[in-house]
Amino acid sequence: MKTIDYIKTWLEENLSAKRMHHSQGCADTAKELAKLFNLDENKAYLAGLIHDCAKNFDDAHLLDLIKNEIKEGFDPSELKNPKTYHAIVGAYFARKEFEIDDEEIISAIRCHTIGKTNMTTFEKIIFLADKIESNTRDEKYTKRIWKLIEKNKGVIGLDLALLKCFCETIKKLVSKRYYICANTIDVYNELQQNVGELLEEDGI
Ligand code: DGI
Ligand code: FE
Ligand code: FE
Repeated sequence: MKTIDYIKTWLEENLSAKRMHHSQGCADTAKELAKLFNLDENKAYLAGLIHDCAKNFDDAHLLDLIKNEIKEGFDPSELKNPKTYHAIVGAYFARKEFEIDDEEIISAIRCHTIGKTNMTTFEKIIFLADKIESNTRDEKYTKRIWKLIEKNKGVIGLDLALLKCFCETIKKLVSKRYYICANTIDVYNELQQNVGELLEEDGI
């Protein structure tokens, strides 16, 4: 793996200041969540730091890389909204640019935008850290999600937080009449079946 200094310099050169601030916030929150769930804090920090490494490349370039270099490991429905491209390319860059071979880090980056059914606890905390980091995300929203994690100890808290995030994202996508990829609906349904009733009882 490349050194953390190399990675930070690469990110500073390839991300906007705002995106860098978000990435730093995500790294810090991922570390905090990893501590709470007894997972590797350094690994979580690294995944959080690099999760959006492909975010500031233009859509045409990302699509070109996906179609001509990456070629596999995605569903065609995932390519219907350019906002999802950076997660596919981010996982690819993590391996290629940063020489990361930890599959859990790669897969957490890969699924940080649209999620995945059957996510590991590590993948869940990276997904959530991205949505609730305090540097750039809306405070009112992040507080509500944190509350779900803290009030419901263990994986149930994470699943409730994820369900809340998916509800919000889906609502936002529908309100803009955007396409929702099949995977996002599958993840929503999985969480709805697992903890849907609990979220309703919570009144949130
Ligand atoms: O990259 P970030 O802005 O930090 O966050 P992100 O990677 O979670 O989100 C990028 C955007 O992608 C977010 O506004 C929602 C949008 N998006 C587009 N299509 C889909 C989608 N999100 C999900 N979950 N599913 C989709 O099909
Ligand atoms: Fe992202
Ligand atoms: Fe992000």
